[in-house]
Amino acid sequence: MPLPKAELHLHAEGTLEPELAFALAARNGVELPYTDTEELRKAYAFEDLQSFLNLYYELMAVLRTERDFEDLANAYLERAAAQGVRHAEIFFDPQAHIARGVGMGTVVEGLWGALGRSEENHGVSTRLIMCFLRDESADSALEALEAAKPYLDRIIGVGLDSAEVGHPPAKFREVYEAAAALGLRRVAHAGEEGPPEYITEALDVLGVERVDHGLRCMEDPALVERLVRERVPLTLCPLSNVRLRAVDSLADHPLPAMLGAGLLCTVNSDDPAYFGGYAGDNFHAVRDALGLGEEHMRRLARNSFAASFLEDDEERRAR
Ligand code: ES4
Ligand code: ZN
Repeated sequence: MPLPKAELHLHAEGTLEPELAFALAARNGVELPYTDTEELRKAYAFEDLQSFLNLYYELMAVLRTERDFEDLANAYLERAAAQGVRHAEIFFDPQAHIARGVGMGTVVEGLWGALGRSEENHGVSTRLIMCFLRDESADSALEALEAAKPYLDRIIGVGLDSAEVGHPPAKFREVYEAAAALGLRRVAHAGEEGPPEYITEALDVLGVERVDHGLRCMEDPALVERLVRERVPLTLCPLSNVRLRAVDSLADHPLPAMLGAGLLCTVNSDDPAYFGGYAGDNFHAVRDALGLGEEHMRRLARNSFAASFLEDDEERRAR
């Protein structure tokens, strides 16, 4: 039996496996610039975040209908459940779809087709978090939030993702204030490729309750101390960090030092179809590469529920 865990950093679009990408391309009459899944997989040698994002946005072209998003989410939930995931807080990127003529309703209703039945079908509770693309304008983020208003009963919070460097959190102050006024929870990617100052800014300017990645906090001891003191959860993604070269190798990952410092670390898969593994694979990879024992693995699993947006009674049931 895999360790029961919650997954808190997972991009729905990043669960698109090559086989499903080709199946959806055929169903929708979309031409992909790859002959087959083998050739596509060869494109998965990334140099940094941007080189990954280029492919990630390119393959989204196959996602067109509600049914596509439902199939995508069901495929993820099935794989996640098999690896012990009992609860998943799932990001999606509405602006990337709206820009291609695929509306907010298609995306949310489609994902909901799977998420709304996930507890009965997969034994996985779910939440949806809409992310703003930080390399798009602040006005575009405000428009996305406006487009989400009819669907807020299905969206628990907002996040911030895409190309980090050069797009500091403060650019999105206004849209995060508006999201808070709507009662939405707030998270943001910070300190993946960007500097520790972006983590501080996400906390102070955007009011985030959880930091996605947060890896580079380790360069600033005062920031580490603050994150420990305020019990700010970090959603780490070890296999992602290796593939996007945020760390040289898994053996060099700062997770043990971060746990040692008392940080509330969680382990997640980010974009599992692209980075070589789902949540359980990430747990196994850090255990094997970093020599983490049973005690540490149980702590990571416990942290994942503690850092989730589940209510206390829901959390006890999921654990
Ligand atoms: C992402 Cl790994 C990562 N970082 C930032 N934005 C993203 N969107 C999807 N995956
Ligand atoms: Zn991410």
